[in-house]
Amino acid sequence: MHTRSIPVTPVQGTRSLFVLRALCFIALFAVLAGAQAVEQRQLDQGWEFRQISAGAGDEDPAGIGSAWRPASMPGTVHTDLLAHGLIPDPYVGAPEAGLQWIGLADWEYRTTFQVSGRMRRAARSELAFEGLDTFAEVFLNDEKVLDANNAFRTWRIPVQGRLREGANELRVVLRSPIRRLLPGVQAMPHRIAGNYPSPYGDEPKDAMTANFARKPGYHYGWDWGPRYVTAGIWRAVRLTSWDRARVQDLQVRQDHVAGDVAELTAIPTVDVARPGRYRVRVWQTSPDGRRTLASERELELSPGIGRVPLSFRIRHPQRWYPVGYGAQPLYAFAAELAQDGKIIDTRSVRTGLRSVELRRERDATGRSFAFVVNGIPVFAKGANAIPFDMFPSRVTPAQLRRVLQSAVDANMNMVRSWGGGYYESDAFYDIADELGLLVWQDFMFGGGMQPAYDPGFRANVIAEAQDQVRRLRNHPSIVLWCGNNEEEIAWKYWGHGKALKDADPAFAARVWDGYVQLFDRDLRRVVAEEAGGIAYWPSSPSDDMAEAANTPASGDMHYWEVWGNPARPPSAYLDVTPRFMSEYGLQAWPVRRTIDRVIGRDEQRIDSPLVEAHQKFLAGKGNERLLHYIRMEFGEPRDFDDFVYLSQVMQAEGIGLAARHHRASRPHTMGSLYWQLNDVWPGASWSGIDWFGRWKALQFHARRFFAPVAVSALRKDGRTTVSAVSDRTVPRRGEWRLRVMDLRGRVLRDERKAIEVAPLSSMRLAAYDDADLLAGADPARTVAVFDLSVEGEPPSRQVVYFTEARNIAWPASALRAELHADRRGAKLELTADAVARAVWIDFGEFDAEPADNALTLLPGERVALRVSSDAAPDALRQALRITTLADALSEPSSSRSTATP
Ligand code: BMA
Repeated sequence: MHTRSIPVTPVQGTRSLFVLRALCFIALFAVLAGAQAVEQRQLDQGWEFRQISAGAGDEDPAGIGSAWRPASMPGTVHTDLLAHGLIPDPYVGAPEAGLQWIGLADWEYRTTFQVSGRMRRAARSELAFEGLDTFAEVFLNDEKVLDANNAFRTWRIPVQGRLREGANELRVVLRSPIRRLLPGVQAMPHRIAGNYPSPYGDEPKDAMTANFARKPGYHYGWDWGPRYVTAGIWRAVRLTSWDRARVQDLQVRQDHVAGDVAELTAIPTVDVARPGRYRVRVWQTSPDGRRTLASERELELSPGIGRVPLSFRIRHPQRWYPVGYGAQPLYAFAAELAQDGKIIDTRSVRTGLRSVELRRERDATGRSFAFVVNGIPVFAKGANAIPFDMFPSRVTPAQLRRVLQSAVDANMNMVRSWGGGYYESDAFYDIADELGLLVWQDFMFGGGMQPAYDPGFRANVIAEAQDQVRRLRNHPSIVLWCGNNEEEIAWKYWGHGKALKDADPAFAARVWDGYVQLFDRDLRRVVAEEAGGIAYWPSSPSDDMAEAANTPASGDMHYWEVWGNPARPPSAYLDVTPRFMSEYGLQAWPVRRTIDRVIGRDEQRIDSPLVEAHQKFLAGKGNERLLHYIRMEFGEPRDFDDFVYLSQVMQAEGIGLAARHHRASRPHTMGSLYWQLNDVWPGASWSGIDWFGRWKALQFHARRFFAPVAVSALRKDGRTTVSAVSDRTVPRRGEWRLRVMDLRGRVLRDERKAIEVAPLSSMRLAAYDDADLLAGADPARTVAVFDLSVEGEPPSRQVVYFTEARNIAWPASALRAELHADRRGAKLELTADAVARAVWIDFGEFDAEPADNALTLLPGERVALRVSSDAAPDALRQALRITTLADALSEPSSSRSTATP
């Protein structure tokens, strides 16, 4: 047997297996004559589940016993219990307290699968679990083959020699993560910071276990979602067998990408069972479908796992751009492994070719923070994405696409995939690649502190990071890997660090050293080694481990003095000019139709227990904060409907103010990601899109304030500063216009100026004092309107008010609505005879989407909006309800405007 081998680059952590495996394989070599290609099977059929220990005191609160029942795969305990009608819908009403026993119980899943003689005899067989949540013991034919402790790792188990021809049984025992970790946490003389304590008694408030588990943090409850400490086999299970070698992974590293050439290295990771001479080919399929051989290599491979780099070039590559800057052409690359002229395995990936840099230049104020893609500094516009459901296995690609498409439709170009959830599915990043949506990717650390002083914990995280970076590194959409969410500022400024230093300085030093080791060294190294040149950032917000974090001078910022304590007014957003604002937010309730699905109409009061159950901020009391903001600008809402409507107006206008300020502050500021894009369930939150995918007013406003070319008119302390902002890469000619008018449309001032809007810039156009704009007019009856019309762009407008909405003398009956049927469906025409602010169009129970919503119309203006719906125009006309700010702020509980047929 010829064993001289060309060394391949070993994959970290796998070299030690080489020798052992080599010995096994030599023994098996005799049976390998006639070896076949790689065989792979999904083990997603025939699964059953049962409870194997009830909760505290071994009671069985749901009376479900320990019978086996069919389970879905992948899945979670909660969704399986729900499918059998054993628990109520965890989203409807307030069942949360009664469902906490699930997180204290142990669960078992099993299935049987058939194995052919050929598979049983294969030199190598691997059982792979892509997601085990979390403390799992895996048994194959009653033999324990794995003890897992990390929901984010891919667990690969060699099972050759353990399979039987015919039926095999796979069993997975899932231990309660709370029970597993609680004794250790309780034994600690001093605790480290967690996140949200359980209000339900399933875990002591002073001994939170979540940060000790490598499990989605939000399962333990967050300020926008319930507490459901679930368990399950939440991603695919696969059995793979091979006799010679297989391609386990394929990285396409982009060493240099420019307009004239892309220099790439395809790096297949091969898992070799039988040493020998192999041919590795890399095929390239260009975006127009042409398939060519990019590179090939013949080499001796020895048993074990290693990498085979193959470099090649593409002349004049079709480059991938973020949405708004160009197209998203995608190349496919396939690594093919052949021996003796026969193909034995192939692995394909898809990627887009682009250069990406996190630019950090020193300047007079500090250091910049800007993403530069294909040489273009991109102002990042977008929001923070949280998990799309409490139970990730039931999130569909359609659900992801709907929300990510909504992000792009609202002119966003970036989402931050936040660290308290889980690394999103492949579908999420595939969609982002297709849409040109950049992704800021956090590692899964959502807040507080974790036992990074424990080398075992760190090793577990390093393995997780390697798995996830390897899985995701071919996605052109991912432009940053970030260590964690808010852990550095929590330690430095929120008292966690100080309290621990006071209580136990030696332990505090260990905790911080562990933090530095994990986030400044370990994860940075994994990203440097594995992510193909993508930047690493240790925490959001941070200044890359500089002494001061969360400053406007350098690094990224989270700004929560608006909404959070001390609950400053939204105008305070104008006082902070960051380099990159990665979080800021205001809450709102979703539309009534969404609320109706989970809270009965008779329970819909601001302070009802069911409403509070769906308001997680301040443990249910968050509506007080919402009222604080609503009262500040709009006064007291008359009823729940008004409360919901006003919450959305407040949120949309407040976030719009901040976003326009950030954009106007370019190039000092180069990003604005508000908190938050989407929802985990139907409830009150900072999102612009609710759990059903429905848009709040914010999302419609985002489409306007994030438009590629937009006007920004920011009024503060009686002075309005006007800018034109542009994300276009070429200058654009246009005109801007200022009008001052009364609420009925009498024009007091009207000026126009031609401009050329410079590319990739913010241009200061003018600044006015109130006295100048009003010229003696009544601030309660006057508005200033700033319009920007630029060739090839939708018009951009901002209306400036001179006093709080509650003090404005709103004229009644400002709006007429007509709904017409035509061949394409329904068209809604709105005509205003006075300023109609914050017009909200609603079709009650019907799925009907107007082309725009949350609009402000000027006197005499008429807009026509297409309404997409399957419902008949007559039914839509009946259901149509339109609210304006004047309706909601009029004294008596008003009759709202309705459509005239
Ligand atoms: C931010 C986030 C989340 C939280 C949000 C709203 O700081 O990182 O932890 O949900 O605030 O409070």
